[in-house]
Amino acid sequence: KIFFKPTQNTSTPSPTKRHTKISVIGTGNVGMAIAQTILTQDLADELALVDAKADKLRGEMLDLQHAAAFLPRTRILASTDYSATDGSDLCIVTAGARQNPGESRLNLLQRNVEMFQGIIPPLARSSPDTILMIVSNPVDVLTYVAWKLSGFPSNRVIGSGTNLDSSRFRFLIADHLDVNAQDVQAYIVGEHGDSSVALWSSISVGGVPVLSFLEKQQIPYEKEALERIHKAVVESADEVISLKGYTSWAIGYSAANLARSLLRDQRKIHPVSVLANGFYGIGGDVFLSLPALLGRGGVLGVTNVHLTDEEAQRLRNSARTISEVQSQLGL
Ligand code: 6V0
Repeated sequence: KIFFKPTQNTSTPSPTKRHTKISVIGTGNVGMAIAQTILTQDLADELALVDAKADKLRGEMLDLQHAAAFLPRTRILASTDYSATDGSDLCIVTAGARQNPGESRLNLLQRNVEMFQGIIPPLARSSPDTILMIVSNPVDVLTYVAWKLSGFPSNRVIGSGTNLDSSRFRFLIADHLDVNAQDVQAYIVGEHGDSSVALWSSISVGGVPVLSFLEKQQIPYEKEALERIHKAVVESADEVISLKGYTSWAIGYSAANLARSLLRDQRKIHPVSVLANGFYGIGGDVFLSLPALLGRGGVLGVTNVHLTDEEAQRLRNSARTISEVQSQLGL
């Protein structure tokens, strides 16, 4: 016997906490960064990993399982078969061809659409009530593809979108002003990529709206510095890829941050890719990032943030570009 019998009857009360299961599809650099952040942040009771490469998948599963003594308790399983994902609360899809240095995200599309035809339908069958989070690029179009292939209501399909771009933006503004990035509120919306839109009028630091503050103090508006920061955000993925071959840690934290807001019903606002039809004059079934209220039901709402005419126009241009690409997919 391993345990001595308790002296009193200590029957275990039924657990009050809900069992939470997250599945990660694609165990490359991005999928594994997400998986390990989910484990260290204690976001799931069960974590299922799926990949097409059986050996690599088993190796990754064992490597994570061997860290059990240092982590909150989570059951980790892995399979090339989607039945491993049965009953997931959240499925995060990162499977995809990797973006090559300098390659536009849209170029990746055709390869990834075919891959999604083999991934999304079995995933949706295994977990009909799950929330789907798409990370694979080009993320906005693939979120639309996943929505179509799953048949899920749009509130349960999101793309990680510009949650990551906004974090890069907040870091660079914080660095410029020498403050903590968590005290900087700033959004990048629209396409995750070249046509993303920085909402300058929404930037605030510790509750101070930065642009109107500068104007009131008659401090010259640092338009050039701000434009440089947005350009750096747009170029940052390519820079990291050209230096280390891929991006992983920031997207790992970004996706885990979204997982927490969704599964713990945090009702936090994140810029993520959502069905944008009808917002800001956008027509058609297009997914792009808008500040969205996230909770256990998925997307609970989209904030009616003030956009300047120029910002709204750029957003509609982004939507039109994505829509044109989608129309060639025949879905
Ligand atoms: P990677 O390291 O090549 O991993 C991709 C994984 O997908 C590999 O392990 C493959 O075996 C697996 N895979 C391929 N086909 C299938 C399939 N049919 N079923 C299951 N698994 C499959 O790439 P990496 O992890 O670096 O990137 C993955 C995707 O994330 C790419 O599309 C990136 O462009 C995208 N990113 C998206 C970001 C975002 O902010 N949305 C950020 C970074 C990367």
